[in-house]
Amino acid sequence: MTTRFSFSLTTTDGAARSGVIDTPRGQIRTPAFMPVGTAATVKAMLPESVAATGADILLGNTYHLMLRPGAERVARMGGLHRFMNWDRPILTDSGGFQVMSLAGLRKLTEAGVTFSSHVDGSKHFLSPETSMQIQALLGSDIVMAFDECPALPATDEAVAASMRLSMRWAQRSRDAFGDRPGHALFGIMQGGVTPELRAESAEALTGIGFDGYAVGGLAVGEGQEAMFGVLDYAPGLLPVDKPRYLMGVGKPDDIVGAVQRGIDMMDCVLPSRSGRTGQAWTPRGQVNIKNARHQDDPRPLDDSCTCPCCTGYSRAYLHHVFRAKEMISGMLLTWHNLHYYQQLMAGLRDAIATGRLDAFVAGFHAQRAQGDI
Ligand code: PRF
Ligand code: ZN
Repeated sequence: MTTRFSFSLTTTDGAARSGVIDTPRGQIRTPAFMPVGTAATVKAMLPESVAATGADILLGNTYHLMLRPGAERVARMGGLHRFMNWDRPILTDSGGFQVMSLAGLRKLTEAGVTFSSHVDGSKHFLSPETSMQIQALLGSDIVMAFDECPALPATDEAVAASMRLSMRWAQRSRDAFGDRPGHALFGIMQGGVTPELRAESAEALTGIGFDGYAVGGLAVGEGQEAMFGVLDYAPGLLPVDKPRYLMGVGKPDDIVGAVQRGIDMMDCVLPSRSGRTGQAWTPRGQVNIKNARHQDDPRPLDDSCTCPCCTGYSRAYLHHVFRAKEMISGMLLTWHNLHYYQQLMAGLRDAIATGRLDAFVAGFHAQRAQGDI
């Protein structure tokens, strides 16, 4: 067991990479998918069930936890790992992105952002310094720099000004984080879909120096083609020997395309959120369990899946419990979706390690083209 944070690349296949991040709380096999545990829980899942799906690391949120139950309270309870009973690594997002999408009244200045809570309307302030302090109180293993993700559509000038603010905040995040052996600080690249701005951002971040680098500001409505357009060059602007994290992505085909382009880590609410709304993901694409065509179907969601949902329950049952609004519906579909996502990551890692990524990706798309039957 290491006492330090480190990343080692094992294999590359084209631009794709497989490797391992070592942390004092255990290893993260990359490419990694991080389930989202916003409010100190991956909704509808026990932590040991999340681990059983194959997740090495979870994502938590500064914004939500500072508002409820409060970072100091989590710290008094022994930190976020102890509080939520998850002893593997946790990455926390820094809060700025969630302020912009969730908070009420907001005021952004050079110093930081003042906002009112979506929970009770109370007033709060987040800055690089307060975000670093909160993430330290939570005991996060991978801390994210405090950034601003501009809402789209935005002019080039607005995207440039926002990116430069995020780069000044990145330096302040680095200064406030200090030296915390065993904990990592990741910088976040911004710059929209403009190559010159992405390059400027990458240069600023690498000049400061981080333990890993995120590609932020994507999957905000630009579409997959534009996102892949940025991912065709953006990972290559970052140091080869540090992990690269694409924030808030995505659907299974987004994940495959991002890994092909050199991304090592991703997170998304999709598998957990869509599980609670009756959407399942399988190798043959998306299945809507609400659909009446499932009501007499004795087959599992996916007959090749080894998860508890697919080994124990029929589509007819899943359809019934969803319609009856039974809690087990969200539990079973979330488990299946997280299992499917982790199986996909394991398949990608194995394909990269054995130099068969192109064939794996071709098989992935061929299976989806068949559709759910
Ligand atoms: N910045 C931060 N968190 C994020 C994003 C970002 O740009 C995104 C963009 N997809 C998701 N989460 N801090
Ligand atoms: Zn399953």
